[in-house]
Amino acid sequence: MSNPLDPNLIPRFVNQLVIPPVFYPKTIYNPTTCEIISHNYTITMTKFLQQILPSEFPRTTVWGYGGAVIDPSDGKSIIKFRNSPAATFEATRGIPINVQWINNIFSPHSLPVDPTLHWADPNNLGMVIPDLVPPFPPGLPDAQYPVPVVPHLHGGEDHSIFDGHPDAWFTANEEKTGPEFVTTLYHYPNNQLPTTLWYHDHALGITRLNVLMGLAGFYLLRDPKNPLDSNESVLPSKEYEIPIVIQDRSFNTDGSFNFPNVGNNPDVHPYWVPEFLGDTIMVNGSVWPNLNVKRRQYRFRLLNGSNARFYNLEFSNKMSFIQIGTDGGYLAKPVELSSLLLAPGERADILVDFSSIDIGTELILNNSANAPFPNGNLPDPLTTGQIMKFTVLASCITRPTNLPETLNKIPKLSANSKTRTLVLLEVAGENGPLEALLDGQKWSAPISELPIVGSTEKWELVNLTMDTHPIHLHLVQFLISTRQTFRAMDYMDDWIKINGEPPLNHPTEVLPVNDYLEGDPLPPDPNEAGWKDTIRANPGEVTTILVRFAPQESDKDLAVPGVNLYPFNPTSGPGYVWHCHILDHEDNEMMRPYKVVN
Ligand SMILES: [Cu+2]
Repeated sequence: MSNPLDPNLIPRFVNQLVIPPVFYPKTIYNPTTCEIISHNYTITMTKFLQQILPSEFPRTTVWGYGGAVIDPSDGKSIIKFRNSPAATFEATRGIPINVQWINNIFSPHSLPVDPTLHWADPNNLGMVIPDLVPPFPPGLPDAQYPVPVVPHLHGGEDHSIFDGHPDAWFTANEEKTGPEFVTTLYHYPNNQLPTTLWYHDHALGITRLNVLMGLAGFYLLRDPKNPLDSNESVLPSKEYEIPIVIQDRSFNTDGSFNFPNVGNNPDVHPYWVPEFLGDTIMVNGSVWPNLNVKRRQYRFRLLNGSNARFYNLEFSNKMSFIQIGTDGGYLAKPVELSSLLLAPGERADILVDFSSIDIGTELILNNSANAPFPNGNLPDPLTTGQIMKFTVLASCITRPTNLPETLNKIPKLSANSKTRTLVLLEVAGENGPLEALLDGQKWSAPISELPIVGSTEKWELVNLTMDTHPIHLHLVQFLISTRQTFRAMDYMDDWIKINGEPPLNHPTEVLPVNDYLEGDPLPPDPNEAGWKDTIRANPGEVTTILVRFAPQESDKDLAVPGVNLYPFNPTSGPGYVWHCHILDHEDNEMMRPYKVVN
C-alpha cells in the first residue's frame, strides 16, 4: 500500500492548463440535399495512466472516454485520443448526435465499491451485509469486478433510454447489463438552447467512484442561429473560449488516487463516507495548473465536477468578471460578479477581462467555500483554497466588445399542475449520516413523482439538513422561483409524526410548509435567474422551483398538461431520476426515480 501524498509537497502552478481537444465525428449527410443528418461518434471507456501531478511525480491511473480527434500537431490527421476529462463534444443545435458507447474497462474497480448500498451489482449479490465485506484492498471480489458504467448527458433534453438511467448500466463487452438497460447506442437530438452541458458516469451506487476515476467531459451545444454563437459574435472566439472543470482529489505517493476505504459508520457501510473532500485541486485533469493569458477578454465555461466540494471563486486581485450563462443557457442579462459560488454539477459561463492587467501579473483564482458547505471548515489557503493561476503575457491590448443588454429571453413560468413539497433529510448514525433521502424515501420505494407531460409543476425543496444539497433533475431545465427560511425543527417533528421515522419505503403524506415559513421569500441570485438543472437547496430554507415538462423554448400557450412537445416520447422507457449532485449522497439513497406520464 502506498502512503497519502502531502498536498503541501506538490508544487503549485507548474503544470500548464490542459485544454481538452474536440471529438471528431463521422458526419452523415442526406445524399440528395447534402444536409447534415447527424454527427456520429464511437467513444470507448478505458483505463490508462495520466500525468496529473507535476512531472517529477508518478502518473495516476485514471479511467477516461476515448475517441477520434484531429491531431493538433498537423491540424488534419485523425488520431485516437483519451484523457480525463475527456475530449469535448461540440454539438450544433438541430443536428443530432449519435454515440456508440463502449465499456473497455477490463480490470477490477480501483476504488472501494461498497456493496451494502443500492448499487449496480453486476453479479447479483444483493445488498451485502456489512460483516461479509472484507477490508479494501482488495474488497469483495464480486463487487469490484466487472465494472458497470452508464453515461449521462447532464442537462440534456433526451429520451430516457438515452439518459443514462442508473440501472441502465453495462459491463465490458456488455456481458452484464442492468435491469433498465436498452442500448449502448445513444441519440441526442440537440434541440435545446445552446449551453454548457457535460457528460459523466451515472451507474447506481458507484457514480462517485466512476466519476472520481475520470469518467467526465464537456458537451458544448451551439446554435448557429443565435447571434452570440455566430461567427460575428461579440463573445471571444473559440481560441479564447476555454472549458474549465474543477475537481478535488487526494493522491498517494505512487501517484494513485487516494479515496477513503473506511466508512464513517463502518458497521453499516464499510467504505461509504458522506462527502469525499480531496486535499488537492485538479483542473482539467492536472493539479493546480497555470494558464498564460493575453491582455484581452476570455470566455471560461466553468464546471464544478467534484464529488462534494463547493467552490466560491474569486481572483486574488478581487477583480470583477461577467457571468453570461447558467446551466441551461444564456442569462437574460450579463451579471457582474466579484465572486462565484458553484456547487457540484453547476456550470457558469463567464467572461474575464485581462486587458487592463499589467504584463507579468500572476493572478490566483482562489476558493473560500467551506467544506462541507456551508457549515464545514474553511479551505486551507495554501491548498484547497487555491484553484489555478493566470499569468498575463506580454501582448497587445484588445479591449472587450460591449455586450448586448439582453442575452436571452427567459420566460415566466407559472404552475398549472401539482405542487410537490419534498423534504431533504439525513438519517443520523453514530458517527454522522448513514444515508440521505429525498421525501424520506429510499431509492427502491414506488415512484411518487409522476408529472404530466406538458405541465408546469412547483417543487418546494424543504431542506431539513445542515448542508446545502445541489438538487438536479434529469430531462428538464427549470427556473428557480424563491428561497425562504422556515422553522425546520418544528416541520421535521410534524413531518415524522404523520409519515413515520425515515427511511420509508412507501409514499408520504404531504405536510404543507406554509405554516412554517418565516420572513420574506427571496428571489434567486441575479446569476441564477436563468435556466438551471442543478439548484442549491440551502439548510433551513425552502427552495421553490418551477419545472415545465416541455422543451425549453416551448410556446407557453402550447405547453399545457397532456400535450407532448418533445420530439420524442418522454413517457416511454425506464424514466428519469432527480437527485442530489453530491455524488456521495446520490450513491446512498439521495436519488429518486421519476416518470413523465400522459
Ligand atoms: Cu446532498
